[in-house]
This record gives sequence, C-alpha cells and structure tokens, in this order.
Amino acid sequence: MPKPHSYRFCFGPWNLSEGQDPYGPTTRPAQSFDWKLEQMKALGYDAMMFHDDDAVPDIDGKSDTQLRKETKELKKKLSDAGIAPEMVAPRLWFSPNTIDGAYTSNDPKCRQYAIDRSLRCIDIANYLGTDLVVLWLAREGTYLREAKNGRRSVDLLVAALDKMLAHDKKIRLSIEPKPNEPMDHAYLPTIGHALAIAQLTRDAKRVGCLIESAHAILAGLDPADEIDFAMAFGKLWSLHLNDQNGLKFDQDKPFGSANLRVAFNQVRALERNGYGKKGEFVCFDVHPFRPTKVEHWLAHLDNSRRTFLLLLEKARSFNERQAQALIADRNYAALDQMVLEHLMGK
Ligand code: GLO
Ligand code: MG
Repeated sequence: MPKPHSYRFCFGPWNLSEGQDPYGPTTRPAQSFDWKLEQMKALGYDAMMFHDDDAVPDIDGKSDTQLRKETKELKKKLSDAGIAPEMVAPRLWFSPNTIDGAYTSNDPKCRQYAIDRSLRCIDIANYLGTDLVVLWLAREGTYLREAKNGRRSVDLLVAALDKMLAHDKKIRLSIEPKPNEPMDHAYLPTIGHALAIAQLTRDAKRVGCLIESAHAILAGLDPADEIDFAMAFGKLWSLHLNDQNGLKFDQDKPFGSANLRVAFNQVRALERNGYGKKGEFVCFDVHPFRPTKVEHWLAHLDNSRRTFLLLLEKARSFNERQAQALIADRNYAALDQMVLEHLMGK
C-alpha cells in the first residue's frame, strides 16, 4: 500500500491578531512581523500567506524600486527561517479608494487604483517566489442592490481578472468567495460563482479558487461539498480551514471548534481528492478569541492543526467497507451512528 501523503501547514500574520472587533479595541499588544515569524517557526508551520501590505507595509506610498527591495529582503528572511511564501493577496478593502468596492466601484479612478494595486501585488508574488495570488473580493458587492448594476459588475470583474492574467503569463488567481460581510450581498458568494466567472476570462485555466470553511457555512453550504466540487475541476489551489457557528458574523473559530463532524467530512474530502499532492498548503484562517491572554496567543493555531491531524487519523481509520455495506443496505441510520461512534472513539 502506498504511504499516505502528509500535509503542509500555513497561516498569515493577521492570524496572530490583537482582539479588536467592531465594538471594542485590541486586547493584546501589537507585535512585530519578526516576532510572528519566530512564532511560526516555533509552532513548526511550513508556510506563510501574505497580504501585499503585510509584505510591503504602507505599499501605496512606495516606489516600485522600494517594493522590489523590501520584498527581496523579506524573501531572504523567509528562506533563512525555512518558511515558504504561500500566496500574496491584494488588500483591496482598507484604502479610501476602495470604500465603494474595488474592481466594481462606481468611480473609474477607484477602479483603476484597484487594478494598479493588484498588478503590484502580482509583482510582489514574483519577487517572493510564489505564483499564487488570492483574491478575497471583500467589497465587490453592494450595501443596497440598486447602488450598482449587477451585470456591469460581472463585466468589470472579468476585465480586472483579464488585466491580471495579461500582466504575468504564469500567475494563478485563486478567488476566495464569501457571501456577505462586509457587504450585504457579495457578487461571488460561492465556489460555483468563482469557477463560473473563471470561464469568462482570457485564460480560464489560471483562475481557480480558495475555499474557506466559514464562508461556505455562511452561504448555507457544506464545506466538504465545496471541496469536492472545486477539486473535480482541479481548481482548489488553497484552503482556509476554520469554523463557524451558524449564520452569525464571520467567526474564524479554530478548525472543528463548532462542528467536529463537518470538519471530519472536510478532511475526508481533502483525502479522497489528494489535496496537497501538487504542493498545496493547508492554511488556517483562524483568530484567537478576544479574551485570549498574551501567553495563550498561539493556541488557536496549534489546536487547529492538532484537530486536523487527529481528524486525519479518523478519516484514515474509518471503516470504509463497513460503511459501504451499510450504504448498499440503505441503512443510513446505522451509518449515521457509525460515524458518531467513530468520532467519539468507540
Ligand atoms: C475574510 C477573509 C480574509 C482573507 C484574507 C486573504 O473573511 O477570510 O481573512 O482570507 O484577507 O485574502
Ligand atoms: Mg480567508
């Protein structure tokens, strides 16, 4: 029997967050990038994901020469630490130019800003040595539907993707869908939408997706089904595992924290599709709970990976033959109980 493959793990600097929410300030002191890199090493993670301005702080005020210089320094720092750069994502939701959206803003100057910034993000990815750019389309949607023309927004999104694909012949774009927050409704709420819009671009095979568990749950979907769907197209190029307790604000809970069975099924889906065999990383887009003390700051990352690895054992030791026999007998009550008892260690 071939040895089962092992997974490689990743998180972003924003996952060591300070506890702020819309109702209150930080609860832990801000730390430097170098401190975060140290923690990543100490935890034994393999890769870091970046926003463009995690890589080059205050990016908008910096020249292209400066951008290249700072990114090269970062690349050296990462290679000295033995940490790979997983992806870079343009942070298109902070600037005064993206108040009303980025690629779909009603203001042509703001749309141009979004495109220029995305092309610079691609340059950063190149200097860092990753061919993956992630697009979380945070403000591509509306607060009220009459404010934008939905059909025009689709055309604008395709035009923006086309400019990025043309800027660099090797770059791959992974769309990270999310149905709401900060918007009322987003234009690309699910993996189906992401993969469908890919088909309208000039090079569909370089436009794929990233699944975040919480975002699928917010769309009322099972993240395991989203994984199977994306992987049937060969287009799951990154992954943000976490958890979400129903239709609330985006919680970014530790993986498996709200629903162990849903987490188990995600791990099973990754296993049956061979996720990671082409070098893809398992990233945890998780945040510490706001009350977390400084001395417990890393626990959500350690715990998420621990849960993943324990569920991997559960996925690999699941009695498939017994399950198949129950399926053949249409005995879903027994199958249901079998899953529960397997998860409870019986
Ligand atoms: C927010 C998203 C966000 C992205 C990150 C990378 O809901 O999950 O954390 O993953 O900005 O683009
Ligand atoms: Mg995410």
